[in-house]
Amino acid sequence: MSLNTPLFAELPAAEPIYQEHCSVCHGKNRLGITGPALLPENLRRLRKKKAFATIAEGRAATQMLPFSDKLNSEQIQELVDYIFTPLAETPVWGEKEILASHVTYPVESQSGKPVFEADPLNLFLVVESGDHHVTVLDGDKFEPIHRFASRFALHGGPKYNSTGRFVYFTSRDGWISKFDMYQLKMTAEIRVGINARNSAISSDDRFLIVGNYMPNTLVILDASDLSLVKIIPAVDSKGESSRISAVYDARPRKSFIAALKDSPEVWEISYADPPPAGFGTWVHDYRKESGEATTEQFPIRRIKLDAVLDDFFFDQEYVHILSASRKGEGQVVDLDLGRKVADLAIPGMPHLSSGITWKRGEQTLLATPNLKESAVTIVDMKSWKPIKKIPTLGSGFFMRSHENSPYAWVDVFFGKDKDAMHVIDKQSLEIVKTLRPAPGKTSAHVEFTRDGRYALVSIWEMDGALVIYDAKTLEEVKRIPMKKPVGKYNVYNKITRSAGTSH
Ligand code: DHE
Repeated sequence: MSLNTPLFAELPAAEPIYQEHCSVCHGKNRLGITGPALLPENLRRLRKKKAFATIAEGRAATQMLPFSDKLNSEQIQELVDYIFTPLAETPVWGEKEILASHVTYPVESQSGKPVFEADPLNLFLVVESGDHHVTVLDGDKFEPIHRFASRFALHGGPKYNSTGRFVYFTSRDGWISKFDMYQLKMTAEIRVGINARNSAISSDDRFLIVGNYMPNTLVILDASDLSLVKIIPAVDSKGESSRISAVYDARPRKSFIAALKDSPEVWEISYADPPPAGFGTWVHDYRKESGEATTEQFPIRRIKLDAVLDDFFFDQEYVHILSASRKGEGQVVDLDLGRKVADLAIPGMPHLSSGITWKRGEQTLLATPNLKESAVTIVDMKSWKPIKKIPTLGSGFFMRSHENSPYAWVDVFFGKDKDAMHVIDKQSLEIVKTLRPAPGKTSAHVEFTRDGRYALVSIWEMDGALVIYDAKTLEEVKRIPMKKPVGKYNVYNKITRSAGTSH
């Protein structure tokens, strides 16, 4: 089935309205692009009444705009009915489709030497969603050294392997791309789903795992050439199929942690060889060629909870996950004990995947922005209690710091102060400065250089920029034009898993 072929024999009344207003984000056939797939299977947790309100009023913390100024109530209702109508054909994206999409590109040189002079550990990748490109930036000179086209709508942080030589990108519509940072060349690509969530690389650099919204699967790839290793259907202990909220690598545990979006379950998927005890039944198989016994790869340990996890965050030891759900049910889960150990009382919608931690005397603190409340919440990671709420000029999306910096930065992503960027003192927990790098324009997403001396801020506009600040004096040092630079990722900070950045 071609993704561009209409799937209805007879077009419903809402079809032209959908194509005009919705298809650019949700796909011509509702299979999702930057916006989620709009199919009854994907909308199980959304009531029709809520869907009407979402179309009319937009959705906080997403790119979903309000349409009540463009469409009347009747048209909105037609759209609601349309998106709750199943497609004539269920879209399939299984082994056959994944294998058929796999491409490897010839690599001219395997040389272990970069083709440029810059420090390979102080490079930044800047994802420019304005025109779907990625810039490789020298983090010492702050000069772009390469720019290349990416798949449409990359989302989430690119994942570097342990040396920082290779990086993996995930697009909203399920494409995974592997890029060689030394040769500045794409080496392989594969489409693992119709709507992917995010990906993680194993700490031994052998496997990449991708969590999907559609179909309901986790897909494991060989990290060397992106060939397909295993498809794991996301089916909960009651036999119900679920989307995947997110999947991350828990490096000291040699496992991936995945959360189910439609079921209160977290999975620990081991890539240790052999897997440790407690991972369900080990299935012994025999390799056809050698007759040698093998243990089933990637066994799953299920942790059953009371509430669904939409978003989560690890402590630096990878023993606890701190989670939030869209309904505001926060919880702390102990991965060793395999159960919830505390409630996490953070109101609103904490954006935990961009939370950060730091030391303050004996305390380790977690700070998280909030997508619904105008505040940063600070949590003590021993008692799991919020110790301070720092009021901000609006709700924020991303938070960042660095071990060598006394400050934590948070954006004001929503509202009239979307051009503001707060700088918080990590010891006094007070805002010490509010920067406005480009008045009137959204400023967001900070990342530090490997030594923490400079902080790079994005101006999220088509004619946007990276604004580089001295992280101590908070003075601007340079401005580089970019096309809506949504995120930037420093190689060293990522591969050393700095507590000040996302993992
Ligand atoms: Fe993201 C990371 C979820 C909307 C830009 N976002 C992530 C991650 C998750 C997530 C789970 C961590 C993935 C990883 O790095 O492995 N994002 C969600 C949502 O649930 C939400 C609210 C709704 C949705 O549509 O999925 C959402 N995100 C957005 C946007 O609208 C943003 C602002 C624009 C866009 O490009 O889609 C956006 N998300 C980002 C960025 C990161 C991200 C730039 C990487 C942050 C980082 O520094 O690591």
